[in-house]
Amino acid sequence: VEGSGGDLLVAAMESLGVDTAFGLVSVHNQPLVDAVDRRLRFVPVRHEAAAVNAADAYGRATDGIGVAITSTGTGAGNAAGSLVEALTAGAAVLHVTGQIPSAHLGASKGFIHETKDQRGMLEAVSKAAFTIEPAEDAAATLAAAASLALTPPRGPVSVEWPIDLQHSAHEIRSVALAPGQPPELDEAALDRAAELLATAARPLIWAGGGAVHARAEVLELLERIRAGLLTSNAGRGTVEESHSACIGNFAANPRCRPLLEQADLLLSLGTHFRSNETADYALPLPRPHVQVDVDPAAIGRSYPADLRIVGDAKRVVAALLERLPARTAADAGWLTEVAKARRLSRHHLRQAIGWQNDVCQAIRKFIPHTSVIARDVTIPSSSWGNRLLSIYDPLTNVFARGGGIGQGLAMGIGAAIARPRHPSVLLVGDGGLAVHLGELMTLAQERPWLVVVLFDDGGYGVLRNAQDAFVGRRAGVDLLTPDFELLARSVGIPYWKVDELEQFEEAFARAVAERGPALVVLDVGRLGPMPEPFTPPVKIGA
Ligand SMILES: Cc1ncc(C[n+]2csc(CCOP(=O)(O)OP(=O)(O)O)c2C)c(N)n1
Ligand SMILES: [Mg+2]
Repeated sequence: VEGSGGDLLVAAMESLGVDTAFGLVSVHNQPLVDAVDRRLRFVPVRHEAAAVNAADAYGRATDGIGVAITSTGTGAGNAAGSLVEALTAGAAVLHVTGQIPSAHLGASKGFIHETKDQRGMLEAVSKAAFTIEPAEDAAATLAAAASLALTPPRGPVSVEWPIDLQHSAHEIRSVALAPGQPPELDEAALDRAAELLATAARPLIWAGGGAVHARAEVLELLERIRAGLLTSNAGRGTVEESHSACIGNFAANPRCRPLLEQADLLLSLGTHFRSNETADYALPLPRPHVQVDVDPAAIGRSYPADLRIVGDAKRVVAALLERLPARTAADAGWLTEVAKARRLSRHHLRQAIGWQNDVCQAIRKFIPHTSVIARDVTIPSSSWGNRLLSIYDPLTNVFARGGGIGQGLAMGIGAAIARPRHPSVLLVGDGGLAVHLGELMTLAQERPWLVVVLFDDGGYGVLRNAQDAFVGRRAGVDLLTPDFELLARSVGIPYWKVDELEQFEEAFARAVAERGPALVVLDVGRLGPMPEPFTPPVKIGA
C-alpha cells in the first residue's frame, strides 16, 4: 500500500502504541496532521511548546513515548523550551516538524518559514535531530528517531520533514524499533557491591528517575538489606511513599541530617544528585558510595563514587539480589532511625506550610493512587507537592524537572488524555498558568479528566518571597490576574472558588466528580501566608 508521509507517521505511531499526537497545523505539516486526525487523534494545542509538553507527559504517563507535530521555523523554535525540559527529564518524545521544500533547503532565499540551520537549533535542545531526505528514507528515519528516544537515557528526538517529501507517495509499512543494546554488566563490580551491601550496618538507597523501571527489584532490595530509601523528585514512587522505610524526597530536610551522618553505605540508582535536592551539592552524603547509572558519564560527576556500576537499575538490582544472602548485617535499630527521620522530616514540613497541609491531604483523599499529579513550578508544588503529596506509582509523577514554569497545564492535558479512566490533577500558580493560558482553550475543547488546582497569589510568589528575604525591594513579581470565574465560564469549564479553607474539600471533591475539565481557584491572599514563607532552594547573591 502507498500513502502520504502522514500515513507513514500513523503507521509509526501504531507501532509505538501511541494513539494521539499533539500539534499545531501549518501548510508545512498539513499531510501529517490530516492523517493523524483521520485515523487516530490529533489534539490541536495553541502553542508548539504545549505540543511538546503534552506529548512528553503522554509518554511519561504511559511509560512510553509521545508524538508532537510542529511547523517550520517559528513553530519549531517555539518547541525549543519544552524540548529542553524533555531532555532534562529523560522523557521520550518523537518531535516531527516541517521543513521548507527540499529543493530550497539551505539556500537562504527567504522561503516562507525558512530558518537558519533549523536542524542545528533542534540538535542543541534534543537528544538528536534528523532530516528526512530523500523521501525513501522516511520510514527508516522515523524508526531510528523513535528507537533513540526510547533508548535509556531517554529523550526527545526531532525529525524535520521537507514539505514536498511529506506529500510524496510512501510505501506504508510498520516501523520496526531497534532500541540500543544495554551495556555488559561488570561482574566483579557487582560481586563487590553485593559484599558491601551484605555487610553494611546502616545502609541507605537513593533512587533517581533511572530507578523507576525497577520497582519490584528496588522494593525487594530495600527490604532484604533493611535500608532507608531517599529519592530525588524524579525517583518518587519507585517504592510507594506510604512504605515505612521510604523517606522520599526529603534528603535535604534538616531532620534527615542525622541519618545521613550515621549511614555507613549509600547505593545510588539512576540519579544525577541535582542541585535542588542536594543543597547545591553541599549535602554531605554517606561513604562508601556505590553508584549505578546507565550513563557512565553520570557516575562520579556530582558526588565521588567509590564503586561504579554501569547499567540500568532493573538489571543491576536484579543481579545484586542474586548475589545477596537472605539476611544481611544491618543493625537491628536502623529501621527505627529511618522511620524517625521519615516522621520528623514530614512533621517539619507540615509545620512550615500551615493550612496548605490540609489542602495536600484533601487532594490525596479524593483521588486514587493511579491519578497523575502534574505540577507546575509554584510554591505549593515546590514545598509540599514534590514531597508530602504521596506518590504511589512513578507514572503519576509528572512535573517540569528542569524547573521551567508554564509547562504544567499542557503536561496535565497530555497525561490526562493518556490515562482517560483516571482523574488527573494539576497544581499550578497564577504565574505559571498565564504562560500558556491559551491551553485553557485546549482543555475546554478536548475535555480530558483534569482538575486544575490554581493557587492565585497575584504574582510570582516564590520570587516575591526571595526578594523580600534577600533583596529588600520587589521587581517584576506583582501580576494582574484575570477574574478566573469569568474566564472559566467563557470557555465552559466548571469552576469553584475557595477563599476559606473549609470550602476546599467539597469544591475539590465536586471538581473530581465532573469526569472532565474543572478549575478550583484558591485565593492565597485571603487564605493567608505560610508559617515559613517558601524561598527557592538556590543561592541568591554572590
Ligand atoms: C521559564 C521560566 N521562567 C522564569 C522562571 C522563574 N520562576 C520560578 S518560579 C516563578 C514564579 C511562578 O509564579 P506562580 O506560578 O504564580 O507560582 P508562585 O511562586 O506564585 O506560587 C518564576 C517566575 C522559571 N522557573 N521558568
Ligand atoms: Mg503566583
